[in-house]
Amino acid sequence: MTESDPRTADLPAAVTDDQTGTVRSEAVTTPQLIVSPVTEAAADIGVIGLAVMGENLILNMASRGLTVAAFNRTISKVDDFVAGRAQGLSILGADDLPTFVSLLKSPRKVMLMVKAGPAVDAFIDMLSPLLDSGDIIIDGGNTHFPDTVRREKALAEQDILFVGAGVSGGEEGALTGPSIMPGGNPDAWPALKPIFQDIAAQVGGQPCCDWVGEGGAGHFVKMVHNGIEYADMQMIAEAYSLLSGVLGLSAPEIGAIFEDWNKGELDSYLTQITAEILKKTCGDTGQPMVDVILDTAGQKGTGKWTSVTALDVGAPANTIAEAVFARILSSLKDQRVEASKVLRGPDDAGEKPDRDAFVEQVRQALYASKICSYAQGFQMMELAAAEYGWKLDFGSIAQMWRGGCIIRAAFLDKIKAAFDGNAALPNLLLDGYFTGAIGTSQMAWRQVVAAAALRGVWTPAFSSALAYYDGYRSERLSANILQAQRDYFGAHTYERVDKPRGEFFHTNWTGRGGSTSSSTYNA
Ligand code: NBP
Repeated sequence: MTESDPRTADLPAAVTDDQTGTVRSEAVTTPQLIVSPVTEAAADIGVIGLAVMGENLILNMASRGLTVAAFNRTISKVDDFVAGRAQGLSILGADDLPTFVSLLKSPRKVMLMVKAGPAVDAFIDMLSPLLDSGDIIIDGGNTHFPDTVRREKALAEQDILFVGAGVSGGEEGALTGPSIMPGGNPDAWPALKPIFQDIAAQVGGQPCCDWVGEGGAGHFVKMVHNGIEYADMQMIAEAYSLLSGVLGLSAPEIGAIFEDWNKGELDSYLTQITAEILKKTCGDTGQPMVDVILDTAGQKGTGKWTSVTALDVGAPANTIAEAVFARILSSLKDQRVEASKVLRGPDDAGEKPDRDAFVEQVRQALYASKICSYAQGFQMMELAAAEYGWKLDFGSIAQMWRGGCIIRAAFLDKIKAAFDGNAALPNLLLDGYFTGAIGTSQMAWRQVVAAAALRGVWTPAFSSALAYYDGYRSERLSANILQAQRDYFGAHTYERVDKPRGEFFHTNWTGRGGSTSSSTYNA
C-alpha cells in the first residue's frame, strides 16, 4: 500500500487497506527492505514507533545486550533505521506485524512509542489477535491516564497484560537512560523489571524506574511530572525576566548567573540548559538567540491535563495551572501587542536595586517557588491516590525523577529523604528540611514578588507559589466570608467554629428567607 503523505494519514484509515498496518512511503529511495534473516523468536522485546523516542530507546536496549524487534507504520522508516543507526546491532526490523510478533520471545513484550491517542488503540486492535495469553503490551507514549485505565481493563479480559509507562528524558534520555514510570497490570512487572531498570537512568546506584501502581498510575505520575516541568520552566523564565527587566542584564550575563546557580540548591537539568540557552548567539543576527525567539509558548496538553485533574481531585495545584495559563497568555501575542499600546504599567519603577543583592533574592525566590510547585505536585498525587485507589510510594517517585527526566534536580534527593522518612507526609512543606529552606528564603521571595508587582514585571508562578504558601500555612482563611455569602444567596449552609465538624447551619440573613437549606455536598 502506498500513501503520498503517510505522516498525515490517520491510522484507522491507513490500516483498513492493509491488515498489517503497513504504510509504505513513495519517497523511499532504498528499494530493498532489510529484514533480519532470523525467523525464530529471538527478540527480548519489540518496539513499534520509529520516531525520536522509539529509535533511541531501541538503541539503548540494544546497547544493554538486548535483542530488539522494530516496526513502524511507515515501513520505509524500518528500512532506513535497520540500514542506518541500527546496522550491526542486535536489532531486527520487520515489514509487517505478524513477522514482528513472530520475532518475539515469550511472554512477548511489545512497546508502543507512537503518537498518543487513536494510534495506540489502532495498534492494540491489530496486535491483540496476534498475541497469546500472558503477553504484554506497553504504551510508552504521553497518554492521558484515563485511556490507560480503559485499555488495561479491556486487555485484561483477553489475558493480555497492559502497562502504561511514562517515559521522560527526550531524545538523549531515551538513548542513554530515561526516567521510566510504569503502571498498569502488575503481573507484567516481573518480566519488564530487568529490562526497564537496566535501560533507565541510574542515580546513586539506583534505577530511575520502579513499579508505580495499578491502572493508570504510571501515566498519571508522568502527567504530574510534566505539570511540574511546566511550572519549573515558567519560574526559570520569570527569574530571567526579573534579572533582565529590573537589573537590565543581558542574556549572556543572566546565563552566567544561571551557571553559578546550577552549582548550588538549584542544580538541575533545566537550570543547566537555560544557562547554555542564554549564552547562545544567533548566527544570522549576532544577537543572543533568546532575543530573536518569539515570545509565544506552545504546549502539547500534559500541563492542561495536570491542571484539569488537579481540579478533579481537589488539589490546590495553582502554580502548575498558572504555568499553563502563562503559556496561553503568551500565545495571545497580537492582542498583547495592541494592549501594550493602551494599558499602562507603573510610571515610576523606583531605583534599581543593588545587583548582587537582587540576584541572590531572585535565586531564593526561585528555590522557594520551586519547592511549592513540587509540594503541589506531590500533594496532588496523594489526593489522586486516595481517589483512584493507588498505593503510590512518593520516595520511589522522587528517585524515578532524580535522573533521566526533564525535571531531574539535585533537590529530589531531599524530597526522597522526606518521604522515605515519613511516607504519610501530607505536604512536602511540612518536612523539616523544606520548612527550614522556605523559612530562610521567604523574605527574599516576598521582596522579589513585591518588586515585580511594583515594577509591573509579570511573575505569575512566583506570585502564585507565594499565595499557595501563605494559604497553606494559614490557620484561618477568609473562606468564612465565602460560606456566609453562599448561605446568604443559596442557603448552602455553613459549619461553626464552636460546633463539631459535620454539623451544618443556615441563617435567615434577610428575614425574608425560610429555614429550608440546600443539601450539603462538595463537587
Ligand atoms: P511522535 O509523537 O512524533 O510520533 C511518531 C510515531 O507515531 C511514528 O512512529 C508515527 O508513524 C506514529 N504515528 C503517528 Br504520528 N500517527 C500514527 C497513526 N495514526 N497510526 C500509527 N502510527 C502513527 O514521536 P516521538 O516524539 O518519538 O514520541 C513518541 C511518544 O512518546 C509520544 O506519545 C510522545 O508524546 C512521547 N514522548 C515524546 C518525547 C519527546 O521528547 N519527543 C518525550 C517523552 C515522551 P509514522 O512514522 O508512520 O508517521
